Amino acid sequence: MASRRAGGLLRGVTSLLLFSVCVGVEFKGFRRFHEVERRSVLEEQWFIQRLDHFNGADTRVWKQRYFINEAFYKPGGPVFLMIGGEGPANPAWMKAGAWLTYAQKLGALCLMLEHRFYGESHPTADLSTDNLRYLSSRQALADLAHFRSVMAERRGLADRKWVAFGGSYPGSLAAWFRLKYPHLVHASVATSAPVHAAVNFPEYLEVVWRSLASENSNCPVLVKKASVTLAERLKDPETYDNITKDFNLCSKLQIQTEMDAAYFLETLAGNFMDVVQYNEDNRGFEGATGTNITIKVLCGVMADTSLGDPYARYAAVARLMMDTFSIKCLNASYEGYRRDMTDASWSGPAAGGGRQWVYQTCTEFGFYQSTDSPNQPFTGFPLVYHVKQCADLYNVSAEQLAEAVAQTNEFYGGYDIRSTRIVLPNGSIDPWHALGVTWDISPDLPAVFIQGTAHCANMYPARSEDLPQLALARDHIFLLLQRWLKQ
Ligand SMILES: *[C@@H]1O[C@H](CO)[C@@H](O)[C@H](O)[C@H]1NC(C)=O
Ligand SMILES: *[C@@H]1O[C@H](CO)[C@@H](O)[C@H](O)[C@H]1NC(C)=O
Ligand SMILES: *[C@@H]1O[C@H](CO)[C@@H](O)[C@H](O)[C@H]1NC(C)=O
Ligand SMILES: *[C@@H]1O[C@H](CO)[C@@H](O)[C@H](O)[C@H]1NC(C)=O
Ligand SMILES: CC(=O)N[C@H]1CO[C@H](CO)[C@@H](O)[C@@H]1O
Repeated sequence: MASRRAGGLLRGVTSLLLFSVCVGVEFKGFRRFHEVERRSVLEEQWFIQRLDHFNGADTRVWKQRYFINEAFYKPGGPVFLMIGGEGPANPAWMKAGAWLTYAQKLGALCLMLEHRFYGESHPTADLSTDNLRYLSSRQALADLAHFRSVMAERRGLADRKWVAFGGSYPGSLAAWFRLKYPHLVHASVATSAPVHAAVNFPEYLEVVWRSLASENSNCPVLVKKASVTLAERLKDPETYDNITKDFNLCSKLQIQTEMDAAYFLETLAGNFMDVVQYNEDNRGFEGATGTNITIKVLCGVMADTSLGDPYARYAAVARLMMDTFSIKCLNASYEGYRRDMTDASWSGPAAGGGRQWVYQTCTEFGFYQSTDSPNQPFTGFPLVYHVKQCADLYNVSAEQLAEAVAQTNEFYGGYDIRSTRIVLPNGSIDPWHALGVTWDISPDLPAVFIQGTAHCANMYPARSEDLPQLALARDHIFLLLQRWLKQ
């Protein structure tokens, strides 16, 4: 349920969002392939919400989308609230997922609230930078609080125990909802939650190295060789015709600025980042495609000497990803990306979540997956490249960004959450675990660290080939919920 940034080729437009919408239609690349899933599943409903929760004089309102599933509810049972994230809320989650298994066993009423500014929940007429000021985790938590209070009142659920669920960014929201509104939420399951904000997040790619190495220790070494070769070639315009062909670019490669080179290198690295982040997650039910492209598959291509040198194999990976996701050609221009990302229309190319999520990174979280560590498999997209985008896209300076990220940790506590009844599951393969809580803070704030699984793995429906430790983790979370609901 989290959206990585929009990754690699798939990201196309969103070169930055490293999240994963675990509960949304993931918006890597803003592929719109699975939109079909959207409407049919369960009827969408609308909730009147205030635009600005922090200004009593501002009475403007808008309509927020939500979903409800009462099939499992037994009078007296708890209420489960799935928190939407940085992409459209996907109603597939109202029909499947570990939380519904828990709901069935515990007789819970299930609700899912879409996050403001994503999907169909449009608080403002467009996505202008001026309007995006109403997009923040604090406003989103206040939306949740108001939704929770009104629904409890309307449906006679005020004395029921409410439990919040979320994965990735919404995982952090689930933890923070319990932290900031303890009178409204009894417990939270905060999966793959990066609770600590950081401008620079070089650890992400360090985990990518280790995750690739867990398949084959030579795999990240070959990836590094390839990306270094490519970065070298970008310095020589004579090579551009070949690169254009090798990576199937939509138009001839042009590198005029450092940003152009960084954007291109990051886009290609994104192929690996996306695959690692979601490796073998059971995401098919969400409408996700290409789930058979795994770390094993990519490392297999990187090891295939019949394809040529590591550079040629890296290009083969890029073409495999494009074939898999039916992308005709790759747009490699930073200027094109900047143009798409500054389109403020709700029908614009980045309105699926890219423009909004990158705004949140520039004004709250950072999370920039830079190549600043030596122990990672890529090269060429350092922190300055990410930070410059905040200025280019939203007129947010490096100083403003640093200040905003510090404020986020000041407000929520970062790793040092002080609360109770929050369980924090993470997967060892998932690069996001580096900003999450992977050790028990207290008996009431337990971590569940799952060896060998990726982003949000425990939220997806169980299947027979799941690792035994993943099945155990789901059971462990259930036992915690059972215990906490008696408290
Ligand atoms: C382009 O590729 C061809 C063969 O694939 C090679 O012979 C040639 O030297 C390359 N050109 C440059 C400038 O690297
Ligand atoms: C993945 O699945 C698709 C469709 O089922 C298939 O065409 C493709 O060959 C598979 N790719 C790999 C690498 O297994
Ligand atoms: C590439 O960019 C052009 C112009 O911005 C756009 O029309 C086209 O759809 C893009 N192609 C892909 C495959 O993203
Ligand atoms: C960018 O921000 C600065 C101050 O932070 C402001 O003075 C300037 O007018 C802004 N520029 C635009 C184009 O909004
Ligand atoms: C690597 C790591 O942080 N492991 C910890 C994860 O959380 C469990 C508790 O669920 C601890 O026992 C591990 O030490």
